[in-house]
Amino acid sequence: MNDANKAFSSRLGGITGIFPYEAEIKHKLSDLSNHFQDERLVKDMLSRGENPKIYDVYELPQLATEGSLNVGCTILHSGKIGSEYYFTKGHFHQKQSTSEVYVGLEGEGLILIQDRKGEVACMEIKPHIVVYIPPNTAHRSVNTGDSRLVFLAVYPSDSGHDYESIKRTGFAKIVAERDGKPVVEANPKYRES
Ligand code: PAN
Ligand code: ZN
Repeated sequence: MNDANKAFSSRLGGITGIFPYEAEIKHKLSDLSNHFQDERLVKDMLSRGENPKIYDVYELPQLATEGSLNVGCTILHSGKIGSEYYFTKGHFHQKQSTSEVYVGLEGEGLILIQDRKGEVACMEIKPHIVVYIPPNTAHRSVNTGDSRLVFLAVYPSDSGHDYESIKRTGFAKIVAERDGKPVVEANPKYRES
């Protein structure tokens, strides 16, 4: 495999979105069980043995040291839990000064970017779009299309991921299908911090 101390390149595209890659992290519904609005539906699905794949992340080799960069490709599958589109867990970076860039490769979706006061910016992710995620914001991607959403993420290797802070409050917005279209709505379960 490639060594992050040496130059290398990977090819975009294909099933894994990027190849070769170093690590693969898979997320099924059971990994996101308290994140969707309809917790009862999630419970019922899981008890019936329905545990769909929600997203996979393929990472390039990384050094985890200050000054280096991590590159990851996320494949967010298409689907809904009730009326809510599949999404990533979402996180702040542990190192609050770190920002990130997403590059859309396939499909169509939205990214929710929420600051510490609960203000949410929402923008499209799709091919030919680069999204800048500023420091100290939580970010979650949502697949609003009927095919997979694929995007590349580039961020400082020492960012770290803080999933707990945003899990405590939830995102202030949700993305649900209404009359066949994605709509960004206030999250009735949002808890201000
Ligand atoms: C991305 C995300 C990836 C999966 O690489 O980690 O899309 O989302 P969660 O980490 O919220 O499960 C990124 O933002 N890295 O910092
Ligand atoms: Zn991030």
